[in-house]
Amino acid sequence: MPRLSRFSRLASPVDTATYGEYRIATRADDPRPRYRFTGRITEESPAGFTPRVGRYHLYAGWFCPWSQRVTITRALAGLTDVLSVSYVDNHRDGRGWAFREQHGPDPVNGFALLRQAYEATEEGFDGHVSVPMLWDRATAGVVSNDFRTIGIDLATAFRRHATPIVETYPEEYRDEIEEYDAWLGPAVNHGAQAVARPGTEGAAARATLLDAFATLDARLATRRYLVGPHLTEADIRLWVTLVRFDVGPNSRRTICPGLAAYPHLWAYARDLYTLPAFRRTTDFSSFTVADAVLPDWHAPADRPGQAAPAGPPRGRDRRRSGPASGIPV
Ligand SMILES: N[C@@H](CCC(=O)N[C@@H](CS)C(=O)NCC(=O)O)C(=O)O
Repeated sequence: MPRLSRFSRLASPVDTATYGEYRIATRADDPRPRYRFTGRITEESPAGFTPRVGRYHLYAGWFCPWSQRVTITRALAGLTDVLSVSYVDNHRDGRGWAFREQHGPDPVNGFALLRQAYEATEEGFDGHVSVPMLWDRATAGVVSNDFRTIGIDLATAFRRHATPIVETYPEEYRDEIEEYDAWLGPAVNHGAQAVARPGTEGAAARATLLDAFATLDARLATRRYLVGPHLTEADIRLWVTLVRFDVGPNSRRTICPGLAAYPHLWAYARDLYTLPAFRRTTDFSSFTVADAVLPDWHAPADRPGQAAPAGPPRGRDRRRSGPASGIPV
């Protein structure tokens, strides 16, 4: 078991010789969710997790697509002053994610290891030490490390405290967003990683992934966003995988010649990258493998429905006053 010091501010360097590789023991007879903390933030929360300014903190990782979904949503939901965020180090050993010089100490608890936050919530914690993780200052414990629902709660629960720049989980499109997720989750978000598996499993994942890219490319030829007329959670979930694809899983172009082989999909990805919520939450250095060639994310996108860049957004609810086209979100 790693040695933990309650008063450490920063962890010692990654040391797999001493601590081994990060692993968690999964037990077939353990009925609990794999990502065990599944608290939801709502006004009616039975656990008392009500939406309040300054109450919660997001532990995230720059490298992590699941974290970036949440940091993008935080920006689009207008929550940058409502919910604080900090970033674990990009590398880990058997102790799990940790706080080191590059991204600074844990500003909430002063823990050196993220594991300490989990252990403070559940004695003897032996589950995933994962990001994203939402922490509650009021109860001094983890609310959720369920990447599926943290973003949804940020997008929907804080209306009394912040005005969303774009409503990313609108009621009328929720079913469609989740239908997309049921397809894109395995085919693209997990598929981009599964391609590296040996044998027929990897080959099948590759075929499914490229098929999904082709389907998306055709869909995005005539529409700016995946679902409905505005940017939604469906776009966020897809984009975090796209931005990592050509510099991570496909850095040697072993899966396909690059996203540019799907011109509409690639233009769509660049279009989203023009938005500050996407650009400012992206740190290419945290997920780009050595020797990868960075595609030109700044090439103009020229998308259907894209207006010339407008001035700063005006009015409280821009969805009511028209589409989000050209609005710097
Ligand atoms: N991989 C999870 C989503 C969350 C996740 O994997 N986060 C990573 C960082 S990108 C992590 O912290 N992994 C540690 C762990 O899951 O134990 C899933 O797809 O079910």
